[in-house]
Amino acid sequence: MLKKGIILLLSILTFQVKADDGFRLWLKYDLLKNTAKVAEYKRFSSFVDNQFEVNSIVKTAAKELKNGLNGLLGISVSNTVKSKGGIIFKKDVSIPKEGFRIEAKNGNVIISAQTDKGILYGSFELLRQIQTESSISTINFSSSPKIQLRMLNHWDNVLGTIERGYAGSSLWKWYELPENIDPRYVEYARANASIGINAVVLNNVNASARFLTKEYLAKVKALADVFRPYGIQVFLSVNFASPKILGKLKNSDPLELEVRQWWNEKAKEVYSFIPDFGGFLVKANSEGEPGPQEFGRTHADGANMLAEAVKPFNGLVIWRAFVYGPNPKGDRFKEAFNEFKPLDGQFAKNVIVQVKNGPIDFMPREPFHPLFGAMPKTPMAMEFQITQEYLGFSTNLVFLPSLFKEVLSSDTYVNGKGSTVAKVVDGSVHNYPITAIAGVANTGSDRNWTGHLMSQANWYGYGRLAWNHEFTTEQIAEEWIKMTLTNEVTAQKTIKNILLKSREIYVNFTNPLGLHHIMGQGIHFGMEPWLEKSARPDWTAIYYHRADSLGIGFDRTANGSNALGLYSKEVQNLWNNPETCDLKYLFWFHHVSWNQKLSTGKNLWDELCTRYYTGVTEVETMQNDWEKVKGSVDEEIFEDVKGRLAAQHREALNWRDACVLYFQTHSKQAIPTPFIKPERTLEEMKKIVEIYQLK
Ligand code: GCW
Repeated sequence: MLKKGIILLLSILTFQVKADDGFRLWLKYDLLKNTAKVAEYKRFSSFVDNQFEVNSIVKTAAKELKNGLNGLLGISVSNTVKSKGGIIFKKDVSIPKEGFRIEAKNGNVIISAQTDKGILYGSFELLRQIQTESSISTINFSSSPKIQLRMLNHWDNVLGTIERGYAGSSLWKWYELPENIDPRYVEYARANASIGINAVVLNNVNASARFLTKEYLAKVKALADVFRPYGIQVFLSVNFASPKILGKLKNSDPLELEVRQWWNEKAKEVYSFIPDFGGFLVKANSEGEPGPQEFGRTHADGANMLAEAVKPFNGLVIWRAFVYGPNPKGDRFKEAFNEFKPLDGQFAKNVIVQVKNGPIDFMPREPFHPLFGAMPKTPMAMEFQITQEYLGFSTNLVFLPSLFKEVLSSDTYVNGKGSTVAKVVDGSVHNYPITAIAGVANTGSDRNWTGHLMSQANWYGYGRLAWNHEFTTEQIAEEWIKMTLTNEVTAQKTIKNILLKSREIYVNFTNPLGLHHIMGQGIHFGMEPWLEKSARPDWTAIYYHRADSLGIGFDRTANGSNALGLYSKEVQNLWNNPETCDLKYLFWFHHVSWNQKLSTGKNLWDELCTRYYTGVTEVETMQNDWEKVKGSVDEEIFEDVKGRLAAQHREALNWRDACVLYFQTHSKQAIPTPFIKPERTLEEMKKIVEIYQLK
C-alpha cells in the first residue's frame, strides 16, 4: 500500500517536473544545468541592495530578481546587504529615461537607471543574460528604448470574445471585475514588462461605448492597479459616437460645444479613476465605425476634440489611419494616404496617427505604408499585427519578427538614404516629440497564452523590436528559444532555422510574388482567389490579383493607379520597372504577362507554380526538422507543435492546389515539371472553402 502510494507520488512529481504547458512563457526560471555558469552567477547573487528610491516598480524588480535567481541558481537571495557578491540598484540621471546600465564592479553587479522603469527593465535584462547563459563577470553595457510608447493593442470585446483572436477568449474577465482579480493579470504584466512593453489598450478598436461607463471604468481601474507596478499604462479604445450613445446628445459632432463638453467631463471622470491613464485609441470612419466625417468634419477635427479633453491630464490620442472607401474604380492602397497627408500639421500636439505597416491590411507581405515619411509634422505610430489574422491563425508556425524587421528596415528615402521606416517611427527622421509602436496582441485565455506555442515568439519578438529595432531576428530567435524551449545547442540551431525560414515559407504557399488579399472572405483563413463578389469590391480577391488571360498583378505604376507615385523617387525607382522590381513585390505593382521571363530564369507561370509547390515541401522540411528536436524539448510542447505543423501542411496543400488550379484557368498553361498536377479539382477546392464559410 505504502509502496503504491510512494510510486503514485513520485509519478505525480515527475509529471509536474517534466510536463510543460507553456504557461510560464519565456520566464521559466528552471534550475540551470550548466554548473560552471551557475557557480559564476552565484558569486553575484547573494543579495539585492536597493540604493534607488523605494516604489512599487522597483519593488517589483527586486521581487522578480529574487524569484528568478532562486529558480535559476537554486539559491535563496537575501535582503541582507553585504559589501560584495550582490546586485545593487543605483540612480544615474545621465541614463536616458527607461534605459539602464548593467555593470560588474567590485564584486557586485550594478543596475543603474534614471527611472524606476529603467531599474525594472535592467533587472529583467540581467535575468535574460543569466537565462541565456551569457557571462556576467565582466558585464558592462547600456540599453535604452528607441521608441517611447511600446504598446499592445487588444481587440477584446465586452462579452469576452476577441476579434481576430485565436488563443481562446479574452484575458479580461469583465463580469468578475473589479472585485475578483485573476492572478493571471500579474503574469501577463510580468511578461510584458520583461520585454519592455509599457502600455496596453485593453479593448477592441471596434469599440463598445460601454467601456466609458462608470461601471466599466471601475473595472479598468482594477486592471490599471495591477499593471502599474510593472510600469504599464492603460489606454482605452473609444467609440466616437459615445456622446450620443451614452450622453444622449443629439449627435457627436466634434465642433458642437456640448459634444466637446461631454468629452471633457468624460476625460475628467476617467482620470478620477485612473490618474495615470494613457489616453484614447480611435478607429473612426473606418469599416462602419462612427467618426467626424459623418458631420462633415475631418479626422483632425475629431482627434483634436479628444486631445483637448485629455490634455489637462497629459493624456494622448492615438488616431488610426486605417481608412478606405468602397470605390470599384479606385485603389484602396492610396486612400489612407490621400485622406491623411493633407492633414499634416493640423493635429494637436498630443495626437499620434497610428498607421498599419502596409497600405492594405496586415498581409503576409506588403510594401511599407507610404504614409511613413509623408507626415513630418505628425507623429506616426507603427501598427503591427501579432495575432495571425492573415497568417494562418494559431495553426501556422510563422515567426513574425522577420516581417516586422523587413518593414522597419525599409528605406523611405524621405530625408536621403537611411531614412528607414524605423527611423521615422522612432522620431529620428522628423524629430517627433512623441513616438509609439503598437502590436495587435495574440494573447488569450489558452493555457499557453498564444494557441500555437511558437507564436509566443511573436509576442516576445515584437516587444524586443519595439525596444530596439536594431536587434536582429537571429538574436531574438536565439534568446527566445534558449529561454523557452531548450538549452541543447543542436536543438537550438534546428529550431532557430525553422523560425527564421517560416515567414518566407508561409508567403510561398499562400501569397508568393506579391499576391495579396486572396484569402477566405470574412474569416480571413484559407484561400479564395476566385472571390468576385462581396459586400464591397475591395473585399474581393479579383480586385487585388487582377488575373486575366494576359497576366496577373495590380498595375500601380503611372500606367495604372499610380499608387507607386506616393513614395519618394528612390523607392519608385526600386519598384517601377517590372524587370527589376524585387520579386517579393512584383504583383503589388505590376500586371505581368504569364510568359514574362523573370530574373530566376523561369517564366512567370512556372515561377508562380514553383513557389506554391516549394512552399509545401518547405513545410515538410519544417516538420522533419521538428522531429529532430524530439527529446530536446518538453514532450507536451513537442507533440503540440508537431500536430499544428501537420495541420499547417494540410492547409499548405489546400492553398497550393486551389491557387494553381484557379490561376491556371487564366494562364491556360500546364503545371510545369517536375511538379505533379493536383489530384483534386478546382471544384473540389472551392467546396473546401465553402465549408470554411459556413456559420
Ligand atoms: O483587417 C481588418 C480586420 C478587422 C479589424 C480591422 C481594423 C478591428 O479584419 O477585424 O477590426 O482590420 O484593423 O480595424
